[in-house]
Amino acid sequence: MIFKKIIAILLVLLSASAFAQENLIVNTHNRKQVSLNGTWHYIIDPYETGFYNYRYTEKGEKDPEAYWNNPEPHGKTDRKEHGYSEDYTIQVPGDWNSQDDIFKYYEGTVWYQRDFDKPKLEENERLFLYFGAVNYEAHVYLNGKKLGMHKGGFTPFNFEIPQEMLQDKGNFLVVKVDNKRHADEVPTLNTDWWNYGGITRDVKLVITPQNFIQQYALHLEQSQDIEKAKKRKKYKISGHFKLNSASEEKITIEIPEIGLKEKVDINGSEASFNFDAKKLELWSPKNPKLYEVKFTLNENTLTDKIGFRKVEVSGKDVLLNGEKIFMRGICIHEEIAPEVRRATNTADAHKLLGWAKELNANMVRLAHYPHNEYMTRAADSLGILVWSEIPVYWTINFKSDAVLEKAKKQLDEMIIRDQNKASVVIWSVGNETPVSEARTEFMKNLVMHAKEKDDTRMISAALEVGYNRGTNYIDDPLGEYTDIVSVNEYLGWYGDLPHAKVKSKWETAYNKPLFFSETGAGSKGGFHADKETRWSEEFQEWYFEETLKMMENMPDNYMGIAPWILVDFRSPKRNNPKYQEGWNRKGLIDDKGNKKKAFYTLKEYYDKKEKEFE
Ligand code: GCB
Repeated sequence: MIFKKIIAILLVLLSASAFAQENLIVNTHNRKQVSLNGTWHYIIDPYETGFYNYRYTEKGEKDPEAYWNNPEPHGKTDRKEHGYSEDYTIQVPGDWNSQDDIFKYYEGTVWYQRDFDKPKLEENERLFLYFGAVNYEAHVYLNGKKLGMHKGGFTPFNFEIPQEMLQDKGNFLVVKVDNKRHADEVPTLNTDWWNYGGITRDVKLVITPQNFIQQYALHLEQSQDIEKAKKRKKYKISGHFKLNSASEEKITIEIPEIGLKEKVDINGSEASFNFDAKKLELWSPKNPKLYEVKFTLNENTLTDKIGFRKVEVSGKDVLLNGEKIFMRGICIHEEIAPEVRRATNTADAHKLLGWAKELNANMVRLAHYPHNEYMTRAADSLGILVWSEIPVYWTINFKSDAVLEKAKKQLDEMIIRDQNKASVVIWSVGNETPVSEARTEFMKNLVMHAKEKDDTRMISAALEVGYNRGTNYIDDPLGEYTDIVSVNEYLGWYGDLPHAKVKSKWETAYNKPLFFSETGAGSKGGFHADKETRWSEEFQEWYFEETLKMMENMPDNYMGIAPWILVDFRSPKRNNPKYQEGWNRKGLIDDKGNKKKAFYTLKEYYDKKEKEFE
């Protein structure tokens, strides 16, 4: 048994994708690059004919019928049973479901193909192929050779392109994208959201110097007493670098606006640092101050915009820069409802966060997976606190070590990509996972892993709770390990009617801040009736009124709420033919972009809460 377990772990570790996060290049936004977004060709391949031969084993690299190859037919006698054509094109980034009716409910393999010319490279420059995300499994081939594979639908990855693989013109790039759901993946088979498939985020060639800063973290030193630091106007900054390879040089860190310039020694290919900074303005929702930061290695400079803040749990409170905060949150799926597609760009991010701002929210829960980087960049600049989560959702196979490794890999990729975003204050390791010994061990493992990787944020998860009219006692054993106790609450929607809430009391077994990571009720935008009629806007409004009354009786560790959800979203689980039609209707904004009545109920509460905490 143990032997079998060890083999299973080794297999996972040895797979090409297991180490992907080690090589992940961060802040591609500010690096030399060539976009490969745009029009690609596709082949739909539900039987994976391009990948497996007729005995169902993986095709050989040179097999002319493998879809990563595309030999020209020699003449009219030649038989060729695949090909890429101008008649079959698809846009990248984007999900496939929204691009053509034939994709609407499709789950399976689609081959993506495009050509690109070799970009102009200076001497010693290197080339990497970077994907913002592909849902779920990607096999990447260039000029008939496999570059690598990656699993995980919401996190970035990259592969180096060796120069000898490149030709000057017409490099043939193919990606096999497969979004089939599987029991032993993360997420698993069952989710309450649409399984949008495709190359859903940006694709680019990233051009780097020979040796370069691959990953870094730069933040306020978590252990400093922030009140003292504020008084003295002297802050400790710390962090680390990971270079692509070992170097004897130093790295220079500059923050020109405050005249800071520090040199950091490198140890092998890593460096850690710690220094003082004066005159810093701290980042907060009220003052989302970002500083331009420059990192220079071997005369190559990489810039970023970074905010400095300290978030911490102090007893029952959450402190931001030493001050108690209340999180006026809202949950968001990465979806643009009116167009029924995944959100993919800055405009989309600003549209969603703009609505959150109109609600007077200061926080968003990006459910239930890491959203694209435009979202966290926008949150940084708009001053919106972020809860970012991995899709460890509901009934993951908690008994499997291989699944735990997959979850950890996604956690790493999420943290590495966004660890310099001041807005991100919570890493969530999962949502509503059913209590069992195996589950708590699995989830504890993720919490500890996140803490080890990043001590500058709170770690949480939406815990389990049974709701009833009496006292809801939150004692999910996972709460012992998370920094804050977060629960999803639907009393009055699932079971009972909203008025039942008023009498309902809440207590936590843990002396930690209490956060409501969801609460909500469905309504069809534009459908009006008396408040007791389900699916009416009035019912949803009533639900919010009662919920917010209940919140007033919360114990004093109540520190925030993020109702479910900003906008209606697609879900194949929602099949009421009159009111849902494949949509989860708990949005405060409907699928056409119209605000429902409950939007204003919540806004009023947030206006009040804002004043209370001023
Ligand atoms: C939940 C889940 C969320 C669902 C929501 C609902 O508790 O976390 O993913 O969409 O409830 O609408 O039931």
